[in-house]
Amino acid sequence: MKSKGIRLPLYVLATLLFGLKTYIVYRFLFSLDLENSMQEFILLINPFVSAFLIFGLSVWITKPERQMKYVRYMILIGTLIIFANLVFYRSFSDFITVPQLIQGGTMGDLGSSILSLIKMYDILLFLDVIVIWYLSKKHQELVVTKYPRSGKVCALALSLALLVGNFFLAEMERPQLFTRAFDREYLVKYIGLFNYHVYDVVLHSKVKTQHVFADGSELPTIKEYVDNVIETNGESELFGVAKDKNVIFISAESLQTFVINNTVNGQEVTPFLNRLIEDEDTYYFENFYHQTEQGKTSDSEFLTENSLYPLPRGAVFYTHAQNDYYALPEMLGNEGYHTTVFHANNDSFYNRDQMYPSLGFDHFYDVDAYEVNDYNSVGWGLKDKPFFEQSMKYLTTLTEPYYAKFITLTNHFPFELDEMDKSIERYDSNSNTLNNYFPTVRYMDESIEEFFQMLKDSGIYDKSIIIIMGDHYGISSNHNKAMSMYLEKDEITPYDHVQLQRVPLFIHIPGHGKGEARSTISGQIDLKPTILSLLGIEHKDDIYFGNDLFVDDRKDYIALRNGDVITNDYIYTNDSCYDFTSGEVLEEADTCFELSETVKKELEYSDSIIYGDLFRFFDSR
Ligand code: GP9
Ligand code: MN
Repeated sequence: MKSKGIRLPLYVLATLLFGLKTYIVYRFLFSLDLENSMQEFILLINPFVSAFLIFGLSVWITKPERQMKYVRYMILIGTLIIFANLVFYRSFSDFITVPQLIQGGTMGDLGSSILSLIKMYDILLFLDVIVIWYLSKKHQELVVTKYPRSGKVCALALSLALLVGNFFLAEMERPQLFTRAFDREYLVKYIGLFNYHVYDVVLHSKVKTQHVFADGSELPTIKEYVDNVIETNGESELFGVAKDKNVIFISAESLQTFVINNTVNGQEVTPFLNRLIEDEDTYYFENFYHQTEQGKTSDSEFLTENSLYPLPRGAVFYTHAQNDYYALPEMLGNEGYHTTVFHANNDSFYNRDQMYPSLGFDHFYDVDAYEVNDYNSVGWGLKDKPFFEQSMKYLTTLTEPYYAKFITLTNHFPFELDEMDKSIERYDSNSNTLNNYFPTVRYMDESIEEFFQMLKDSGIYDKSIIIIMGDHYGISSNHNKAMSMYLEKDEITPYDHVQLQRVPLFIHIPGHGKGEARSTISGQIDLKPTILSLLGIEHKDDIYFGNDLFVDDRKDYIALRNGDVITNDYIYTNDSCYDFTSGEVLEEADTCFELSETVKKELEYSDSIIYGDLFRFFDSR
């Protein structure tokens, strides 16, 4: 007998039910930050897009029983994946990654607490599974799909088109979402949990393959290169000057050198930092370059802690957090230092929750350590002034000596600031980004000044050295027109562009009295050897690509991550060589071109250490 009732293909029903459920989980059970209606929209469509792709494939299975089975098991597996992530999320505020699944690590930590992470109402997650199982078993005739070939192709084409549309919107809303690989929450928010897992598996397999095929045979060549080209002879006169002192490191968000000792609308942009340069306890480096790529802040951290280059694509914090490193925090830890990071953002951002332990940090005071509310936050979160203020209660209780890194946040693109926090007026040009940059830089300058005062008041100041470093550029080349107007230049040439990659570096040693401004060509790669030397720690058996800033026989060039090179005499960029001082193009520049080849090799050596996880074979320490 022919069955009566409405026929609804099982894959369509599964798509609707499963898509809706996934959306509800995203919206109400994970706390994903939604900043605008476009993000709301992407979050709404992506569960249905993924579900349609998964269940839509069932139309290619001709045998009814098998088709039903496919949908049944897919909805069950999909639900179990959501459920596992949900339980994991309740504990870690993060999504599961392949390394975690394989190594057990953090998953294992869940242990007995797993039961307390499961809620009664989680059972509702399986409602759609039950409906689908019931219909597919009892009313197969109502839900089975029999399409001609053209219908099947249509379903597939539609599902792929929707997926591409979803990715397109995601990339529009968050450029370089895939290549920068910076945050799992973003990926889940924009492309959904399932596509995130696929992405994570692909990324992981790529990393694993390179890992497996490396055998450490490249190490002697690299070590020889470091010994010949990088390593310096002898110690600097500042070796050990800060022995056993605390190191307070401030990573100043998006702070570029062009604002230092400069004005906007007749007002000083960074009055405190300008005075700090004049202070006899400060060494200031005016030709210090950031060397970051897509991983921005995290790349600058990577450079600072390892004296290795970050990767040309993606954030190494994300892609290679499981590697063996021999980073500054670990080395300082071996010398009895307590090492910690203060940063009011989610610990999963840039995968810091996994990378920091690999670098040897003891503790990370992330957003959960701070009281954040509407009043004390703007843009990316907690404002810098309350950030430093609230950090003091933790800092004052740390066991000394310590290495404490503070990462500021307010001076972050798009440079939002509440009126009440503005001490200087915006600039006036066609770029709102550049216009808004100055008041937020000033706010950060004031917050650092207040922090210095708090350090003095608490007695920490005299027992510490304080390093302040800009993490990377804040104003990209998209704003060149406005920038040329501000700098009173006709245009921003490739030479100017390189010079705009300078970020300030201050090394402040209370009581030292011999500080001065220096023009040494230097970069973030130099910090690890410099800090170790100031603290009087040797690291002969290390592989690194920077130098102590205070030794005379430093390698005399700095490489940017894109292969640009800077020396005292010239700048190599865009296949041309420019005079360092005048910015004129140099016609006769053999040494400049030769050096660019050396630099290519140096970057490749650093990359091969990371891709092959070569430090696991380097057992001399
Ligand atoms: C995020 C903060 C900013 O935690 O460090 O990162 P950025 O966008 O500057 O790389
Ligand atoms: Mn940054």
